[in-house]
Amino acid sequence: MELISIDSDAEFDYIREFINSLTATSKVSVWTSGNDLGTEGEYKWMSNGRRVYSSRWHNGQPDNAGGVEDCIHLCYKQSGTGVDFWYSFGNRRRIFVDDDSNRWHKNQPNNAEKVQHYLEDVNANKDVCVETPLNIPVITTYGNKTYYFEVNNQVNWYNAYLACKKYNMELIIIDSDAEFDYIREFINSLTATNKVSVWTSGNDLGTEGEYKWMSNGRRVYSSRWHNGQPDNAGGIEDCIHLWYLNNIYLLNDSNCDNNMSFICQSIKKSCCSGQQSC
Ligand SMILES: [Ca+2]
Ligand SMILES: [Ca+2]
Ligand SMILES: [Ca+2]
Ligand SMILES: [Ca+2]
Repeated sequence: MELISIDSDAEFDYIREFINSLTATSKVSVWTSGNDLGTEGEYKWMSNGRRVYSSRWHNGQPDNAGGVEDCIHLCYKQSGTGVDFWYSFGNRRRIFVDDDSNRWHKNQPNNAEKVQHYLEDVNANKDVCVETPLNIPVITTYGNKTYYFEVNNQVNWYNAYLACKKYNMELIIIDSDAEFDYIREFINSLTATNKVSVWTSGNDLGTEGEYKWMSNGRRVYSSRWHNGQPDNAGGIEDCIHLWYLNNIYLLNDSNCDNNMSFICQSIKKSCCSGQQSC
């Protein structure tokens, strides 16, 4: 499944009633997949890469309070009348990070930009059954996977994850050492003159030291780490990348805010063999 994205105010209201019915005596906070981890002030649903459009924010939210709030939750507060209790969106911190709380205001898109963003989102999220994503060159395949390697643009880990989602793909999972070796040769052939670092979906953002593939929730099992890695250097390394060091690409944990190339994967679905819809 996916951490929730809420596509409309109508869906929000439905979810709110549902939560209210389940929390009659204890109003808990509820995470959504919305966040601005990739770019401060640009809220997107992590589960599909689309922008967050909603009129259901609490007054004054999102405010990036203390410069450390990046993740959107449903938050229960007393309304202005003093009798209505209701859930609405707030945003709250994930972890303590250096941040600039003023950037939210600077990054507010104008109306023309909002329309452009909306059209981009619609075009990137057409619900069609395809074996390869829209407008993405097929670079290579291994087993039932197709890979797209973004070698020219370097972005932080969160934006890499979102970019793959937006193309109906997933930031890469490497399921075996054999697949790792295939991917390594693939990267070597494309980076003959420029050995870029490459994000995977592996991370220990959830629990320090427990590495999992973000794209499927499974644990990372690999013998392809650089010596001494992962080391959580400086206490701030949570995202796994392919790192070229000592003439070889192997895995390392690094700061998720670093900008790197990335690989998206799609998995061929057997129901997609014809033109029929899935
Ligand atoms: Ca924020
Ligand atoms: Ca807030
Ligand atoms: Ca870590
Ligand atoms: Ca490291």
